[in-house]
Amino acid sequence: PAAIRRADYNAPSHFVDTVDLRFELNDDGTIVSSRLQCRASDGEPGADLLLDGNELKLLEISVDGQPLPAARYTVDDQSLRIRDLPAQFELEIRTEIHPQRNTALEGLYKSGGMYCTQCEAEGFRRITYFPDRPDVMAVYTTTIVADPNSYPVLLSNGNRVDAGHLDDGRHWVRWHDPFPKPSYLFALVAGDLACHQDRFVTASGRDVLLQIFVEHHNTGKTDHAMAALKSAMAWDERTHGLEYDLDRYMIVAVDDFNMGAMENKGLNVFNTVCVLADPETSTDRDFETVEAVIAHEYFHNWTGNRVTCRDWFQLSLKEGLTVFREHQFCADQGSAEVKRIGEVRTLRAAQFPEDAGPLAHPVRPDSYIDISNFYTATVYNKGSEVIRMYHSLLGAEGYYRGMQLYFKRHDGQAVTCDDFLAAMADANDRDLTQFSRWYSQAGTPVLEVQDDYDATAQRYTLTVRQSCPATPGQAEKLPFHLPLVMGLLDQGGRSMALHLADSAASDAPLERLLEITSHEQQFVFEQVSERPVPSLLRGFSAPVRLRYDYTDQQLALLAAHDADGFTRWEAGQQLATKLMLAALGRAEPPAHVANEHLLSALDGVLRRASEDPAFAAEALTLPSEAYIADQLAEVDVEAIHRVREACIRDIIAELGSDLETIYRENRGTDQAMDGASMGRRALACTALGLLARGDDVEDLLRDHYRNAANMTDRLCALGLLAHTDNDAAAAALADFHDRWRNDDLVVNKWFQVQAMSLREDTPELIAQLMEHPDFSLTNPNRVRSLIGAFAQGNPLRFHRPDGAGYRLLADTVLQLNAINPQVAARMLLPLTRWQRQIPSAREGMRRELERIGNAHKLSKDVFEVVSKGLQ
Ligand code: B3K
Ligand code: ZN
Repeated sequence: PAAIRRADYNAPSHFVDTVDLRFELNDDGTIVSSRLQCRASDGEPGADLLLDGNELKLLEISVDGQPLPAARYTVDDQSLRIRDLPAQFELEIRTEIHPQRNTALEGLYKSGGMYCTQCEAEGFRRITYFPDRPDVMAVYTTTIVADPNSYPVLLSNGNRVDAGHLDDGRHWVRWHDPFPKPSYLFALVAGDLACHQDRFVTASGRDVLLQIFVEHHNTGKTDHAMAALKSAMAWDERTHGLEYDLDRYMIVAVDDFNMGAMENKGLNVFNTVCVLADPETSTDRDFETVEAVIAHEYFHNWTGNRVTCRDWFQLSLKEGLTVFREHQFCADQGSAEVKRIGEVRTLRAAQFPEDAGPLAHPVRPDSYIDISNFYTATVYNKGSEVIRMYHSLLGAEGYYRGMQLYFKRHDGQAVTCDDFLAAMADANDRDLTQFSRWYSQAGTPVLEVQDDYDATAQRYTLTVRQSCPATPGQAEKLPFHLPLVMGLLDQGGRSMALHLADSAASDAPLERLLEITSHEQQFVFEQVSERPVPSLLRGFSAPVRLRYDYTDQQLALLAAHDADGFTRWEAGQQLATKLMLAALGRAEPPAHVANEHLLSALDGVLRRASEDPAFAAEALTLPSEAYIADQLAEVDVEAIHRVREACIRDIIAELGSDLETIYRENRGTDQAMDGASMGRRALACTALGLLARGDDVEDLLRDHYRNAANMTDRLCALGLLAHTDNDAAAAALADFHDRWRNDDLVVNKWFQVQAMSLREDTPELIAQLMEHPDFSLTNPNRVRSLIGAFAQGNPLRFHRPDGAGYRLLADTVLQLNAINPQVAARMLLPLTRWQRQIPSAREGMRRELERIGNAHKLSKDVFEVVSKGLQ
């Protein structure tokens, strides 16, 4: 398969003004009739029209009411080309499709008993022949015909305009969406669904009907999603002045879905994981996910739908921006500091390794083989960090001025990342040319900071150097423009006034934003009365790796006293990382990893825990094995695991009884879902997680499992028990499955805890679980729970030295390749990260990648990942 290049973009040859669709949903095949009003974009007759089409059977085609002679068109398995067309014409096409055979879950497919669609990015071409590209925007009218008993609810985008019954007993409903949209935002749902209904009145008085549709057995689990939707709507009005624009907003929950959710205009389709929630069966984390994803999809109505992407290289235009809006919203719902810590954890766990691996790509990629492979942490999460940097560099007001100009200029258009940057620059009269490198250069920049204190002159100088490692296709990088937010602490941990040389004497804030633009820059601070401790990259103000040679004491001081919560957390993490890396560097496995500085920092966290339990939980969590691995030139997962466990044992030895106290004080037995209760649960579970690495903890874990009154506590205990091969673990796993065997989302958790088990025989257990009657390769949530959790979340056992983990993954990917290429390609990613593993692991991983690469009939998706992964 050939790569598609951003540089080859061509404007469409034709526009489609309106699309009239009619779906006849039958169990033995669906007939799709479409009528398109088309016009040549240059106004001239004669240009060929190229329509995309995939797995379609063409039944009829006519132009301006006349059947089209075979000589005027050509069909192959990807497209339909029509010749000798007038400047303006009506095109009618009838196709047959088979949703019940569609396991790729793109286009129209069946999930459980219902029909649903997923068209982003290129799914609409599996429904009918169409110029399936986001810069072709049309007004859609959709009629759905189906059996009223099996499919009483028939939905599409926009407003419901008509309905009726046919003589043969079938019923139909017609929908009209007045907003021109690209085909990727089209949606259709048909099924027997329960509806949770509510209303929202917008600031300008539009009365909006809100509906969440679920299968009947899921009723009662949508209150949280509905509340989240209403807060998101109110938040977008309050902060951005953006209102909803249709009379209804519908959400449908489906079991089989490749991603989290989809922002189709007026009709979001959601993975059940991202919409259903109740305390009995969902963890606190699940509640947060639902709130975040509901908000994210809602925010797309403006950032994505009203203003959309010109082409798929611009994906971050809508995704990075919408993730940032989602993050702003979530920060406003609870503790902004704790939310920021979570964002940075995700960025480091998912995006930094991507940027350092063979699939590294810029936020705006230059080429792809399959666009589905580019819904990545780089496009989403690094993309969001890029938007966050505009916000920091321009200030909140400047950022909102830019957003306003962006909507004013581009509402109703399909545009580019450059257009967004231009709106930000023009609204603030700023030159952001250098900032645009964040879109074009891949790789995680490194900031090396050195300092010098001149006691006589009371002058403190920071030298900041930036560099960026080479990535595939990009050997040399130019310097980035980035905000470095910083402060200085005196030896007592107090913030010092920052008299930047050359700035006015009265201008001495406690925090500054330094604009970094060159390879090397110096910042001189005057009137510095003692050697300060620099507090750098507060709030994680740029997505970079920061290097400053902190002493343990300095990190402990920052952890205890910095004015910025993120930096307090980060200092503790860096201290622990530093000690673990030092231990890894020693020839002999060290008896102790933690030292008095780390232990006293953690002791401080425990003593202040009641002030902010959620923060304390974050501060007590050691950097993950994956994060440690990401700091190393050569990764030995077993050594990393040993060192991290040793560090935890040191912590238990010194602080064990305090951890027990914290655990007992914060452990709850209720289902309260307020922020304070969730924070205490997080703290209790984190303390339990540490204690569980010690000896004689079986009773403690068993009791926690038994007394659990909510899924957070229950799952925490189950996960910890499942690391051991004993009766207590087996009993808890059996009990858990018994209780919730009928709840798919809980059964996913049951698979997941076993996939994450530290038991040495986990690869064999997973192979057995794949034979379990509840397991299925056609349901992406199941695959992610078992295979994804194992390969991405259990480095110790995935990299078992005999290569069993790699073989298991490769076997599964080969099976999935024929079932669901998108999911197959995603599952495969951990195998492409072989470059920095120890040689034996490297060989095992490459061998499995090659085995996949040599298989017949590889999908485009898997082919792209394998071939890049082997380079
Ligand atoms: N825009 C969708 C992603 C769909 C991806 C399909 N391969 C979800 C989101 O980001 O909101
Ligand atoms: Zn999105």
